[in-house]
Amino acid sequence: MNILYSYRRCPYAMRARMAIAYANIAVETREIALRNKPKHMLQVSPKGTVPVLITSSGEVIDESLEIMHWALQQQGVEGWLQYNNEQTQQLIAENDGHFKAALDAYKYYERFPEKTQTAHRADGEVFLQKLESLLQTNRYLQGSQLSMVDIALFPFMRQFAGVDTAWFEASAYPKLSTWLKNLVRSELFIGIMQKRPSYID
Ligand SMILES: N[C@@H](CCC(=O)N[C@@H](CS)C(=O)NCC(=O)O)C(=O)O
Repeated sequence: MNILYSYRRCPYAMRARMAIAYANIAVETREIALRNKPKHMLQVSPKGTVPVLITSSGEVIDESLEIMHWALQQQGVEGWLQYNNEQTQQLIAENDGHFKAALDAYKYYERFPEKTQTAHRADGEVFLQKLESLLQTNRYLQGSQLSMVDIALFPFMRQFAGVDTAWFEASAYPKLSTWLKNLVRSELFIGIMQKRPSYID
């Protein structure tokens, strides 16, 4: 059996769970507490981040993007990889780098007092503007079909929008807002957000 150590609200774990669910792969999902990580998880992946996948053949994959690729390739459901190109890599790198840093500073602004919360938000908005402009021409970020990049980015954008929903809805990102709503309401997302009891080893 494949085992996935996960944390429900972690955006990296969400993208991995979505790819696994989309590929219809059976996994035993083990919901962890970040403050009390299972020993077995730390044994196989000492860096201590989720998600961590241990495949039925014993391979350990402890990076969310690699888990996504593994899932898509396993089942030959490579539709999400149809636009896989340099732009995909750049968008994901910007998301996981600069945008994630701005998101954390905006969300937990008390811990980042070098700038105001609004200034932190403005740092993140550069990325919102970029995505809004990509969505002018297409329903999804890289074309008319949902793909890897949408799934990889959307849990982070959901968090950003959720810091101040009223501000986000009143801002100049109508396409992004529709894109986000469609994903949040999707069966795929609702399915992976089911609550499960914490795993204790
Ligand atoms: N590069 C990793 C990042 C994963 C990550 O940072 N996950 C966070 C939770 S969202 C975590 O496990 N942090 C460790 C901790 O809080 O102790 C990936 O893409 O899988």
